[in-house]
Amino acid sequence: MSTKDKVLKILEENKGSSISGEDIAVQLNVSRSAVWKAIQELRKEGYTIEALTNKGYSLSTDNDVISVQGILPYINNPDIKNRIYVYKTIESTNLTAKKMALDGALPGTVVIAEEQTQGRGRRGRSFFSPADTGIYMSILLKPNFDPSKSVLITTAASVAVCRAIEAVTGIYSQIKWVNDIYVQDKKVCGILTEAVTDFESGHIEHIVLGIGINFKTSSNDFPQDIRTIAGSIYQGNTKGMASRNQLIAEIINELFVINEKLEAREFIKEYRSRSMVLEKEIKVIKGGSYVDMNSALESAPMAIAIDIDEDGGLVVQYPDGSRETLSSGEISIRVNR
Ligand code: BT5
Repeated sequence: MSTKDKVLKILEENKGSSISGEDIAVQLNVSRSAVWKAIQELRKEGYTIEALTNKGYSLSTDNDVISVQGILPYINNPDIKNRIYVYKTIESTNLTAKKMALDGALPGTVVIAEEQTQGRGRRGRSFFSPADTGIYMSILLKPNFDPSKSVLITTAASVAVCRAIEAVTGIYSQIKWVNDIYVQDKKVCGILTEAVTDFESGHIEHIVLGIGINFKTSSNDFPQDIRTIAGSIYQGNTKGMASRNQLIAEIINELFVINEKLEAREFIKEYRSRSMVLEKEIKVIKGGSYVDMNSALESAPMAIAIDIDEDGGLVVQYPDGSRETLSSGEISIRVNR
């Protein structure tokens, strides 16, 4: 770890209070000027660090730069403490996590970025991932369950993210089957689960769970084509805001708890209660590779969403009374309002 990273770690541990340059220098066994230099570098990276006469340095509590040192104090599971990687700008955290998996990265590895240049959604769609206002993270998981039930992991992750948002910000969120999280009727998070398969055996070696969250993006900052659907947790109102580091850590904590008991499916109950489609009239758009959403919607059959089964499948009933259980990857749905 560089001196700069070590200084940041100490500042994060003392966030909101002061620590003298001398104390930091003694703890790290470096000179005071080395500490001063590290502070200058951190300020250049966007950290607000106050220097108070006779008190020392203090990292402001409203600081919101994503860093490993900022995440670690909130992480419960010590095993993954040295498996967290933070990048400023990358193409896609899912892509990087997949590459790391192929290079031997361990389950529990987490890749996070402040910005993605090619954030990915499902079926070739893109996920808008601007700098500094969102969270883009991917977690490598060991597929210790029947791969045909892989939708379960997306379902479980949705519940984990909702719990984390509520624990850290106090804001209630809902789930639109299967992978979208909404706050006040706006999509604030999308989840993309991908498998890394061994080419020869066809065996699923890793699951890459990608989570994209609009944290404090202002509505005007979304591109025109998604402005009516996209929103953010804080909607640009940053007063009294929790930090992104806290939310990232809580998502990791919740995920590992839920993943341990995935097969017990205890989270399905909460998934149902947070569902924004149950008992609603929906349009079932099969295939998902439509060119024109409006014409796809016109020809799509109507149905009532009546349940979410134990495997995360959506049970729908058509007007003629027939029922079908839909699994993810097959359809897109539109809630009729
Ligand atoms: C998703 O796909 O919503 C899954 C998004 C997963 C993103 C994460 S970020 C970390 C990791 N690395 C990646 O490269 N990806 C994952 P889907 O259900 O297909 O929704 C995509 C659609 O949502 C787009 O076609 C837009 O209509 C809309 N959309 C795009 N960007 C959005 C945003 N930032 N917020 C809300 N909606 C968005």
